[in-house]
Order: sequence, then structure tokens, then C-alpha cells
Amino acid sequence: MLRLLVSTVLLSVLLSSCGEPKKVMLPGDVYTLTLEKAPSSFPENEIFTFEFKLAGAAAGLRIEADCTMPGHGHGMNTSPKITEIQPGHYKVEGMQLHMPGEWLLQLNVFDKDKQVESFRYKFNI
Ligand SMILES: [Cu+2]
Repeated sequence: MLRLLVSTVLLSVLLSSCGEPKKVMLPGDVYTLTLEKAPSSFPENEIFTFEFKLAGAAAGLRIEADCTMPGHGHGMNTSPKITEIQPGHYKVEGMQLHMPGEWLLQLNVFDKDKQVESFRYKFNI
């Protein structure tokens, strides 16, 4: 009965006016994820935090976040910590992209123990 919905990520980048940071929207099968900053602006080799929102999400979902370099076969050297700031609004701390190149951001959403969505986004730093 475990149903895994892997979303094909259709990217739309919303350009805000007046030099505000780019937002990235990733439409999934259940939720639409909005990143407050485009991942291409994530820093190289610095520990950083980012936030994202899942439109319509109830409280208490569990999120797993990871970044890997598919071309190199490795991930990060840190383990990020995810906090629910309010329902559908999450903070990811302890990210570190330790080298330049192509990274894959993966955000998995669990409702209790069931994975209900997986977002993937490739970007370069
Ligand atoms: Cu690498």
C-alpha cells in the first residue's frame, strides 16, 4: 500500500521586481513547493540555511532534505536539520555544498511514515 509519488519537476522561475531574490516553484502531484531563493544562489563551501513552503500542507509532515553531486557520486559532508516553522513552512539548516559543479537537491515529504512526494531540482554553483 506504500504509494510513492515521484514528481517530474517542471521548473518555473519567478522573477521578482526590484532585485528581490528569485523564487523557484516546483509543482508536484500533491503539493507545490516554493523555494524562497533559487538554489543556484546557494553559497559554495559555506554552511547555510534556506526555507521553503508547501502550499496547502497540514501540520506535522516530515521532510527529508539532501543534496548530492550525481556526476561525482557523493553527497554533502553535513546532515541538514529540518524544522517546521509553521504548517507548510520549513527551515533547512546545516547545508554545505563543498565544491563547485552540478548538485541535485532532493526534498522528500512524508505523512506519518508514508512518502507522499519527492521533489528534485538540479542546479549549478
Ligand atoms: Cu563533487
